[in-house]
Amino acid sequence: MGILRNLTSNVAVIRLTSIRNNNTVSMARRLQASRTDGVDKNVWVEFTKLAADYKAVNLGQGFPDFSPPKFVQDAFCKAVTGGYQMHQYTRAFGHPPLVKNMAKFFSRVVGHEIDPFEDILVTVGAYQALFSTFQALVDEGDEVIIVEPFFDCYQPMVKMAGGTAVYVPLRPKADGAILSSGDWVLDPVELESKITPRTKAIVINTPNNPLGKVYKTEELQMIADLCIKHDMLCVSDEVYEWLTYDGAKHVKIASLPGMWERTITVGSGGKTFSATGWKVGWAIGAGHVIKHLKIIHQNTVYHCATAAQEAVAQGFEREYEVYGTPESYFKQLPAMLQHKRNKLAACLQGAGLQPIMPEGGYFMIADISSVEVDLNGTGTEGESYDFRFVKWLTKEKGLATIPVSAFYSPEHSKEFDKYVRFCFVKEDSTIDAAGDILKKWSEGQ
Ligand code: IK2
Repeated sequence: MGILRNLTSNVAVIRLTSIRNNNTVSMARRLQASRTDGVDKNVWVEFTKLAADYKAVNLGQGFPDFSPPKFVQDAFCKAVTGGYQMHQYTRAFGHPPLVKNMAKFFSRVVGHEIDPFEDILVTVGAYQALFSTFQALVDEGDEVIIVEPFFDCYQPMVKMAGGTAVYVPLRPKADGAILSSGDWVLDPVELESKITPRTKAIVINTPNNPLGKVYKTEELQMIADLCIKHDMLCVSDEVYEWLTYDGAKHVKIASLPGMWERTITVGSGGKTFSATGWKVGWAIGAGHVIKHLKIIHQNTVYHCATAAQEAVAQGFEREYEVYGTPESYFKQLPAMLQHKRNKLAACLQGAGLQPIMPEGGYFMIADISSVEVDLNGTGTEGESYDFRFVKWLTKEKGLATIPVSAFYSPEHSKEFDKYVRFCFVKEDSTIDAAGDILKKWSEGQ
């Protein structure tokens, strides 16, 4: 609207061509800002639509197809029926009950006294915490190291902030069978070789999406040592922090010596309480860092829905009380997901696919290089193998998944285009339905 009004008032430089007929605007100068160049494609937009169009069994996008725990649902209902305040603006940087409960909860986890009003920013999902982080801290010409595979939005967000993404892949270990996400490691020499005087930050994601790697303390210490040595920030995306399996332990890099001051820890109420549609997320870090994120936040969205924040506040209050006990959702959810993970792995193996067993998160990647499929006529010219494979699987077999090369930079995606990602935060019946499809397919039906 705004753009059209400006355009029509300046007829000397602007031609509007048949807006009513084909909705196009032709301008004498460039319409779109250059920060949008090259970041127009989005794997979630494309593959979520494809899954819906073909009514496929959906092991694609990472959201539960079951309800959040009753205590947060009840808290949400209570919030929306509890008076006018819950329908009105709250504090810009986080609803006071939420930041207070989070500070109490996370101070215990990080081992550092967190100030609710200085050290926490509540955002519209982890997405906006990441956006605020990059906008606030990355300047024109800065470099940001991203460990691959990575959640796809990091790269466009760094670019839109004016920075340059520099990539370092986790690679399968050279020796032995690659069975678990723990077999994918960073080469410290390769990592340090990417650091230049322009490097502002490194981005890690543990537990990792899509691989499921849970970084060990030694691996985090190696990254922390480099951050301190080269005076870099660390953006640690920990949205799956409670989801670890087989005894793997999630460690917060912010809790390592010297790292609180230079780490921005990103989290998600959606992933934490199985309510991804609420879009409550956060960034936690030292007040002198978070204050810059607040500037972006106050000038973009201002705050996230009050009632959803209230429900997450109640969720943390309850989890504080039952922390470490069998009643804790942060124990129950991973226990339930470990069972689902094993079920999915058995389905994949039964169909001749080679899954990499995740130590955390709610995704599993599988090697598809041994599967013979005629992909002629599927996908577009020059599209990578896994993208075409996933399209074929969705359209021809009715099973939706996500191509793993979407989590890699253009320079490394070719090396990793023979994997697809399956999501297992799904009802057992959904995983069974996927298993049936895979079984019939492997039997040639
Ligand atoms: N960071 C990571 C690592 C995420 O996985 C996500 C959400 N991913 O869900 C899509 C998928 O991979 O299928 C986010 C951040 C964003 O979290 P939020 O939903 O809180 O904005």
